[in-house]
Amino acid sequence: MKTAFITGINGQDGSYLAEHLLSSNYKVFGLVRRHSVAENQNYRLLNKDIKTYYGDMLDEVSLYNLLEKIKPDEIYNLAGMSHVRVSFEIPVFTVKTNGLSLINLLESAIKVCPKAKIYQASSSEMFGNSIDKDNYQRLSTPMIPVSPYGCSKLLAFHMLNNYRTMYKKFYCNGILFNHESPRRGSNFVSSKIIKTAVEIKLGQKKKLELGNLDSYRDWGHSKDYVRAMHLILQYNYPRDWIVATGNSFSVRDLCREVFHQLKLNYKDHVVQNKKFIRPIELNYLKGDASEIKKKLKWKPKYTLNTMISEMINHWYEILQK
Ligand code: F7E
Repeated sequence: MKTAFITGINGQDGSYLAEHLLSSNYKVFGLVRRHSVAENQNYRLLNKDIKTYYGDMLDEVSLYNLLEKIKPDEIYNLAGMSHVRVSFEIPVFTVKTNGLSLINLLESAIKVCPKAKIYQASSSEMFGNSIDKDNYQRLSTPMIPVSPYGCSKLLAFHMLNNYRTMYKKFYCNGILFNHESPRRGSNFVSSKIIKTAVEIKLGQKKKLELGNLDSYRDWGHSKDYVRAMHLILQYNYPRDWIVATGNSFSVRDLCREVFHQLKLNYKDHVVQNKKFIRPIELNYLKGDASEIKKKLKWKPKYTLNTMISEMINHWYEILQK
């Protein structure tokens, strides 16, 4: 039985990954930060076999002690400050939490569980506005981030690669494009649009306030992407991978589809509010995931439309109550 340690286990990806690993016969342990509202601590962790411990990515003592106790075979580093717009307001915290803290994890892992494989949650935000001539981003596309969040992720990306080479370790970056689900926080655009559209349908709200409607994203489903994380650590050598759907839609397209599924017209309800516009925008994302599809036989099960329907049903259930 393999043992996995997941940082950020109570997030969207951490919770799905924990369930996926349990179903693959792993023992699953996770790191959670203390939350002042106890009910919010572990609300995404539905399976009782998941064992969590308090800790913090910035507290190297807590990381060291936990790794020494658990001695995991695989570590998935999913913890972090994941909101791009917020990162402009708290840049130092973002770089410390997403970037520097990885060094704490790597240093501890090398000392107390030197054989552990490590997966690092890298992000398409690292590309910034770089794009290849065929409109895709891939591993060879220059990484020139346009947000403190993107910079923090790029620091971690390079640190992990450095440690992989220096110490000859099985450490891998998964460069994941946007991925959503019913467990996505409602301050990210997919959940915000879907939750508010359902509120409008139920007569609970009239308007949906958004920022930039003309940026494009490659949106997949978190459940599909956590399967990719696991596969990445099972490959025959350590390397970095792109995980994406290869389709790109604008925020406006997303609004159109969500409101259409609810038999509404987004133009009657969506208004722009400057408050949600970022100081710099990443305009276009479309990932070339052909390698992971070919070499790891990874294939997404969801389409954008099936994901939207699932998220609509989720919010209906909650909001009708
Ligand atoms: O924004 C636009 C916004 O916050 C998507 C994170 O998981 O994916 C995510 O980062 C787009 C942007 O995701 C609103 O300007 C318009 O163009 O859902 P988002 P993100 O910034 O792409 C990457 C891969 C990560 O790694 C991140 O951790 O939607 N947008 N109006 C809005 N976005 C938000 N949040 N709220 C709005 O009202």
